[in-house]
Amino acid sequence: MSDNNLALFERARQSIPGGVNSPVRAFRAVGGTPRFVQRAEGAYFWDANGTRYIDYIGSWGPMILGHGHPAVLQAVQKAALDGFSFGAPTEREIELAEEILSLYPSMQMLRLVSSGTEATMSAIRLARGATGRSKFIKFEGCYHGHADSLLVKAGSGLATFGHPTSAGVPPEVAQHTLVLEYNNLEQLEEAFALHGPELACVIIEPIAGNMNFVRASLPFMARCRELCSRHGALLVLDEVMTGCRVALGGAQSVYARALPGFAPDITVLGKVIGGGMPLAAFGGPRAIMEQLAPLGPVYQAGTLSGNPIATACGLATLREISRPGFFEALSARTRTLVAGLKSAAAAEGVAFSADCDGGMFGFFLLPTLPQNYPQVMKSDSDKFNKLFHGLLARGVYIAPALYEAGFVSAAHTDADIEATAQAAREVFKTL
Ligand code: KE4
Repeated sequence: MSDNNLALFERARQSIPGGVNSPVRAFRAVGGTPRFVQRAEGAYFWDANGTRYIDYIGSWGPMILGHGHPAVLQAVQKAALDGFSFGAPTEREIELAEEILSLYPSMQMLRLVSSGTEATMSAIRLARGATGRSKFIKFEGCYHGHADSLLVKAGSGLATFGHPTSAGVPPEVAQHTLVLEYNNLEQLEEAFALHGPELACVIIEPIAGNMNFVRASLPFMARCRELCSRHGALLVLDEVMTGCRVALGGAQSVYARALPGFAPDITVLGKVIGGGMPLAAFGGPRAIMEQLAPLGPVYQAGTLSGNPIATACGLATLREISRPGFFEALSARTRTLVAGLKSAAAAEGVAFSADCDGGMFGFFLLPTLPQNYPQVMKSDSDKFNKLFHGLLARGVYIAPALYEAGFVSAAHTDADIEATAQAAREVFKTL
């Protein structure tokens, strides 16, 4: 039988670099042919061969309700009839801003943009403008989008700032970024001791979904907060992935339960708040946010910012996930999935560890949960690739990279979860 995915991939590579519009989609980490999605519905998508998959990517987080939720579809269709884009303010941007602010008490104001990259890039510029400082800290293994200053790897030591991870990023830009090890308190203390007065911010994924699923320890997160406050740097939580995904109020609401009073200075959101349309946001206290144009000196803009169809999609999504019991049910289903994967691995003696919160999960072919990037990268990538393709062949679509997280939607049924565990049991036998 001809493989339509392969034919499309070969055709795509003639007109689009690598045949994809975002590198991770190309399956280069796992090998094989990317599945070209023809359509999606609920917890499933169908590829160009008409093969159905249980979808645990959900557009890398946004599709928390599943694909094609009726209320969201209706809101988008209605909005489309009223106009696609105006370049002028609309009431629905206010409604969405107010809805998000009601969920994130650390934010008094926010600005809507069109991607997570745009949101984190703008948050860094805002932190620099608000503090008058240029340097900032990020952590190895955290991904915050592809803005130049964020495509940086650690320098030779804490005394030296970063080096570009991508061609095209000038060293002069990378030199302002200090890259530390996630969850490394000693490095954090030393970096602030050396550079505290120069630091505009610390940006961190509170649960690092770009290392699959690694939590910032409570002492580490608390110390990030304390040191930022002490040195006049801003704490930026990148919740593009975790926001409205691990909990309605994001990871910061989880940390605030264990660390009373914990709050970031700037929060970055994306994915779920757009419901699958191009929409992201960054926000914080009024005093910081009013530094932004047109009020303040920090410039930031966007033709499609607050796009009327994207705001309709996001607002409808938020209203659905805000319903009583939504996250309790979603969290329970995710826990059932993780328990099923753990028991499948244990039954076959496969080294396996996993964690989850809300509708986000991660697992490692490691005996214990890693705490930082070097530990994550000790995973056996060959084994992971076999697991990935074994599941794919059984109609289960997980992330095509061992450092990516997984996502459960409200549309995933108990039968889907059981089918996934059964597929895992079969594949673990082959590892
Ligand atoms: P976008 O520019 O891709 O909308 O968002 C960038 C971003 C920022 N912050 C976090 C924590 C993120 O996870 C992301 C993007 N996530 C990746 C998945 N790991 C998107 C998938 C892709 O790059 O194609």
